[in-house]
Amino acid sequence: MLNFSNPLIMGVLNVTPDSFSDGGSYYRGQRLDVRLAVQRAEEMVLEGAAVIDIGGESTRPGAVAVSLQEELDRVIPVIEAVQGIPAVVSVDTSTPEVMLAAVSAGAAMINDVRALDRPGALAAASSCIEKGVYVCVMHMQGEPGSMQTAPVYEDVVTDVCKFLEGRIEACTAAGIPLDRVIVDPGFGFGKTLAHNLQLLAGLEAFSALDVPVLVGLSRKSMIGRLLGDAEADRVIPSVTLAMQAVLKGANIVRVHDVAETAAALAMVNAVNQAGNS
Ligand code: PT1
Repeated sequence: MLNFSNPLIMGVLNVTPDSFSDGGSYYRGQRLDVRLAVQRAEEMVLEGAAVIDIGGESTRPGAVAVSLQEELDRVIPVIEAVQGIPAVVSVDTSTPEVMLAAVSAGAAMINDVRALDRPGALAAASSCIEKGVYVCVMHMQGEPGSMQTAPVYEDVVTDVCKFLEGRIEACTAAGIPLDRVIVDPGFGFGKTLAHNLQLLAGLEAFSALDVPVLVGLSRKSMIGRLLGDAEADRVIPSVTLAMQAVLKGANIVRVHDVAETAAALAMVNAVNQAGNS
């Protein structure tokens, strides 16, 4: 279903009233406007997104948990309404009930920032394998509410790699085929600025896991830190970090700014193809 011969773009569609960057975009007052969300999904596909990642729980630093019903009410109507768009629909969730409902509604990827660690999540994901779903397992140290307090690693690249290796094993042991598993080092999830930079500098190491690598760097606070300006525009820095990740082997980049990322990626792809011929 996904062709990994070239890097792919995953477009972010946050259907939360409060996400860090695009929260509330599809709300009219307190109510989610499904049509606005679908419009943005269609626009991202035209701009070059191969995957649309639909999330109803904010996981930015300091975010608070959401109830099951609230998460279902946010993501399921949108997943139903985007059926038929020429992209893989991904659900960004850690909740087993949401995974099952989302896949029934047509989602073809489960993107879990908690790496299927919640009770029942591995079993839920594994029960979706007949439908050929992809599963992305991400590394996080701690929980969004407190993860940035004092993250520690012996060596961040080695530690995160070992964690993901263990989650790949957990997936295959639960019956999820290896060719459906994707890993993500989890930029910004329980990592200092130095940790995030070390992870990106050492990203090639993750290719040894022999499954596709997904990264999400788009508009994250590490950019504001590096610019010494929380208010600075993050689009060009985001695209730059995404291209550095691609040059170090990332197979999917999770981004807000799809058109800008696609333009940059076209340049990188053209040069890579000339080098391969
Ligand atoms: C990600 C990701 C995600 N990021 C995957 N899913 C978020 N697979 C949500 C900050 O430091 O990287 N990979 N789902 C958003 N989370 C964050 C984390 C947003 C940190 C902002 C920050 O600003």
